[in-house]
Amino acid sequence: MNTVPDEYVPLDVDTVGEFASSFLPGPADAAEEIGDGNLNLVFRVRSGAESVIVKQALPYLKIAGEGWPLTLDRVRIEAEALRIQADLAPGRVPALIAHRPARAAIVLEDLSEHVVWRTALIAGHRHEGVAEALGEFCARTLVGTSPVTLDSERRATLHRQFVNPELCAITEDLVFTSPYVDSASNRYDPEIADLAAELRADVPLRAAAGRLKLRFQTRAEALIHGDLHTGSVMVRDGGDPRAIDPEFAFLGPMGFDIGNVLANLAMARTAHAALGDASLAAWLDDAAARFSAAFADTFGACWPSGVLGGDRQLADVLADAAGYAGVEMIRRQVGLAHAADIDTLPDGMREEVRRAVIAAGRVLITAARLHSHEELWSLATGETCS
Ligand code: SR1
Ligand code: MG
Repeated sequence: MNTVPDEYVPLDVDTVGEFASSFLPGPADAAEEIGDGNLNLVFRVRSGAESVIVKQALPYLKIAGEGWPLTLDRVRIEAEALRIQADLAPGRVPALIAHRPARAAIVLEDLSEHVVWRTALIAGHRHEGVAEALGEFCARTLVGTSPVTLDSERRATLHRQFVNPELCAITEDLVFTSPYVDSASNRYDPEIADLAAELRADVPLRAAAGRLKLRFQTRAEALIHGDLHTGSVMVRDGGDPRAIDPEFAFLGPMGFDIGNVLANLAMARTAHAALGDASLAAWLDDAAARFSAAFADTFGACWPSGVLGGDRQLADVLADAAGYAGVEMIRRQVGLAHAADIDTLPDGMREEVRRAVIAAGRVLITAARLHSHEELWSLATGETCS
């Protein structure tokens, strides 16, 4: 249910300064809207040399308009997820300065030196240290919110805290369902209409996507970020990655976050290989391997020593990640929300890349259980790992 508090008014560049001034050293002297995301309003507000970010939810989905109502509770979910992630992985998320439920707004540290990782990758910039730090972040937050770490009381609290049905429904629909049916939300280039129709007619593929959806809905393994693509990571020189925008967080399968990161790195890799940048493609191969290795190492280090089954759980996460990577790669070609890495490719190159990414996604979704990062990455990129 979408309850809108009496005090709630959407902010704009004229009103956000007053709202933000108590979090700044003095009166706000400049405000700009900087959000280009699908869901929320995002502003940078300055007072002299200091600045903060204000993120406010609208009672509807920003890209769709008022015809698609959406709960304001997503701001609470984001605030509470940021607190937990900051505790488990210090320095890996933006600092939460304040949460104002009545305004459906949060105030965040301004990562003004940072850029969105996807944007940096598209520009061909290599940020060292990011992939491994992100792998560590995933392991710390996933193991740290899983039943092997939390007692049943704390787990029950977490379950109640992260009931997130409307945002889960978006993922269930846009990631697992719509790309495989004739949905009004799908968007694809006319050149691949034949392939989009093929996806809809591929019964084994649809069944496998359905099984992944059921696992997403039922496997409450840990507090997952829920939307961890390269557009949800900010980076700067020296690395220092920060995972942002955890409004899709809920108790779900660990492999979903891992699959999303790898899928988005694989799409970046395929795009750069098509553009002829073999060196950057090789760097992305290495970055993906470093991400997975850091995840596995940290996962092992965080898993409580007295609890058996850590190796088996890690293997299950990798196997799940393959399928989740596959659905992410397909939905970014034929679904509502695309990946700029591929959308920005020149005409004449884009179609071939989309076909390659969709082919890889299909293989990942229907593959027999995978056992290594190398296997997953070869299928995701269509390349044999050296
Ligand atoms: C309707 S929202 C579309 C997408 O944007 C978010 O970042 C999620 O990836 C969601 O699927
Ligand atoms: Mg997002």
